[in-house]
Amino acid sequence: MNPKLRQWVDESVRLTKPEKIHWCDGSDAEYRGLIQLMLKDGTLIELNQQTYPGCYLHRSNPNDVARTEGLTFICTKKKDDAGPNNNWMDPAEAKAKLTKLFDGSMKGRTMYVIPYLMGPSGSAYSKVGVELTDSPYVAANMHVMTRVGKPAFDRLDRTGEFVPGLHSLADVNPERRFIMHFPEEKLVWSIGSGYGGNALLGKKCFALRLASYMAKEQGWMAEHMLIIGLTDPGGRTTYMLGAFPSASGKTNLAMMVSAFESQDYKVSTVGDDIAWLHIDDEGQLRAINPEAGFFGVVPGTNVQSNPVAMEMIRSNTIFTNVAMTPNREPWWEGIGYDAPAGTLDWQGRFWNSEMGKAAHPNSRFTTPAKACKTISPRWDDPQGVPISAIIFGSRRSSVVPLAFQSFTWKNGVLMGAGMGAETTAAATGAVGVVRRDPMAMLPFCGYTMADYFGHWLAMGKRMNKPPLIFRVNWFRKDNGGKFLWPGYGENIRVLKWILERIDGKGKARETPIGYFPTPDAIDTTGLKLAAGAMEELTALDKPGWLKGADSMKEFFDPFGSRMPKEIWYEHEQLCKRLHAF
Ligand code: GTP
Ligand code: SPV
Ligand code: MN
Repeated sequence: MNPKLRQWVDESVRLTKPEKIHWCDGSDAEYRGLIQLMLKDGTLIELNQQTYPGCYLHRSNPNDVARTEGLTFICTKKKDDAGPNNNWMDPAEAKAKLTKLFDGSMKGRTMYVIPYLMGPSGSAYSKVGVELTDSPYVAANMHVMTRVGKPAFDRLDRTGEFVPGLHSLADVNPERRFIMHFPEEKLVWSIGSGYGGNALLGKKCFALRLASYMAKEQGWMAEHMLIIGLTDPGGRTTYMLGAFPSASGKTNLAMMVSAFESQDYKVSTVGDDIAWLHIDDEGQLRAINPEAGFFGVVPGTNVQSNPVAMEMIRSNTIFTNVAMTPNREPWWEGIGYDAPAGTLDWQGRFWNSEMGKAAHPNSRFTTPAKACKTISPRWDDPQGVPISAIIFGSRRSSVVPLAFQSFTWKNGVLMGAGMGAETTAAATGAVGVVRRDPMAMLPFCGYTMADYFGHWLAMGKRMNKPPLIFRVNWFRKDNGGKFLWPGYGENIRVLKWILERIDGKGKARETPIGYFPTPDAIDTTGLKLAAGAMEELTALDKPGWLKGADSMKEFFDPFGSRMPKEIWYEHEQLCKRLHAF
């Protein structure tokens, strides 16, 4: 037993005072035991085992249904190191505050000690975490989302290193809810929430917030990105990354089934949420998926939009906060059929349409990656996959065209850094408000974004041939509020254009903000688009981008002198080109 681990567990036990301690081994028997326990105490509800074998429903506390950005803190010694993009608290103050809350918080409960590996077994890029939690729901989800037990111990034995994360539900009260990160000592303390990114500490807390900090120190990157392979009709596979904010299309793009009937393009899934990126000896950027499962948005999933996910979540899936039909099947808005009479909403109440949504807009599925039909044969390749393109995307009902390409890596870094995005139900707070969400990392960057942008610029210089950078927007709307672009499987048409650009083909015209596809560059055969839709989707909205450039400046200004000069230079050039247009 690693002495540091033993000592930390002992300390945490003395503080939280659990009744029992359970060391997790990651076995199937252990998972089944957790499920049985939760069925007994009501934490889980059994769904119809004939039609949904191995599927269960969890209803979270109604006050605890999404990440809480306002209660998430980066606790560095110096406030400036956390930056204006983070809430900050002094580490000593944060520890004192939470020590009081953790004191006795596990009384009468079992503490699960969960050793887990983030990344493929045997990969030099993988890292160990250990989570202590009093939530069997968290323990079961960690089983699906990470590699629990032996793969973690094997690695721990070799390196002696792990990232500790202490988690307790305590009394699940937003007044006493805190997600605290101590990047300088690589530690997470999370209390008062059992939900997703707040509680599954391997995910956003370790694999993004702490990992982004470690990556900056060690010369790699931890990003909120999907990883896909795109195989062309000739059988050649090109790998791409996609950074989209929460609930903005990563899972859907990652397992998309091409809607191209005439052409044989195929997407394979390497990851749907997080990518760890390293530059290899040849100067090539490579990506691994640190996770082992998907914690995906349920609403909107149906046989048309995402047939792969539909099939995948038919078995061995934990649903959180969906509705349930009288036949004990899960139901959600956008499933493709009406809710039968007698359906219970996500809070277990008899539902009718006057009550609002039956499934919570941030209801989720937890399901193992290997159950995904489009999973890439290289999804757990220890070396990772070589990356040829990075795609930034977000929800923008106006201004941002369907797709365009940055001029250079540096110009692409500004494109990512200045990305505007409409907020979603994945975090508490208003939905549909445009904010700057650089690289889709605003809620997840564990240090000041001034340095983060600098790190992107520095990484680009170290690459032999940096990936091309693109921006996409599946969410443009017409004046009547209808989506201009059909999205989902039809997005393959845009990926095809991206592939053509990588190959030095692909029609484009130069604009002040980058290379836009000409209206005929994207293959629309067989699509029923509104008249003029393609022209609108590929037009430059000059006043909109001038306003966008102002919003970028407003976001960048508070970073002061720490902001890289190259970002300001790129911004200045952008403004000049726009004014001259
Ligand atoms: P996180 O797991 O929160 O990081 O989200 P994500 O980026 O993986 O988002 P996801 O793919 O789960 O999509 C979220 C929502 O966007 C779902 O309700 C989808 O139905 C919807 N969506 C995804 N792709 C498209 C698209 O191409 N067009 C439209 N209109 N909606 C989409
Ligand atoms: C997100 O919000 O970006 C998610 C879900 O992927 S959570 O794990 O809750 O962060
Ligand atoms: Mn996410």
